[in-house]
Amino acid sequence: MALERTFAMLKPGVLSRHAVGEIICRIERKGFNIVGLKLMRIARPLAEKHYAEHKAKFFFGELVDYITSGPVIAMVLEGEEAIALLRRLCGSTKPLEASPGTIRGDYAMHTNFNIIHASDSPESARREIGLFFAEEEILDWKDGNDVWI
Ligand code: 3AN
Repeated sequence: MALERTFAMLKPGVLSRHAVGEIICRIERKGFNIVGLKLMRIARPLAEKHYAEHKAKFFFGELVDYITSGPVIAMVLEGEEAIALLRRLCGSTKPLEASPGTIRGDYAMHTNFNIIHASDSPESARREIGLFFAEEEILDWKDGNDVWI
């Protein structure tokens, strides 16, 4: 299994609902190592770059409006198969299809406000980490749990 890093973002609604701790708790409990974390307000050009692949979609404007409407929590998470595992933990894009027990399944009602972003491939993870984090903002550390497994 490959050790991977992935990018996650808690969207503005999570902060409005005071649910940051609950969501990060789920991510930590699953076993991810947090190697980068910051509270930030995304400027429009960065949001448009992040969601560039959706530029032509009907929801692009609303998506950028929402993601820039308040602060977000940006994170770099590390773990074995981290990219696919985090996607499973988040659940499907549409809350109606997200299984109960997943983050979107438990916290989201609307696709536009589906509360969390997670990279969908190694290429996206690399690109998105580079967009939101400088090299020195990511810490290389180990949790030491290998000896127990
Ligand atoms: P995911 O975030 O699960 O990778 P994408 O990449 O297809 O999903 O979409 C990016 C974001 O765009 C979603 N998180 C969601 O906020 C928004 N979005 C996707 N599809 C729709 C849709 N049909 N209507 C409104 N917003 C959408």
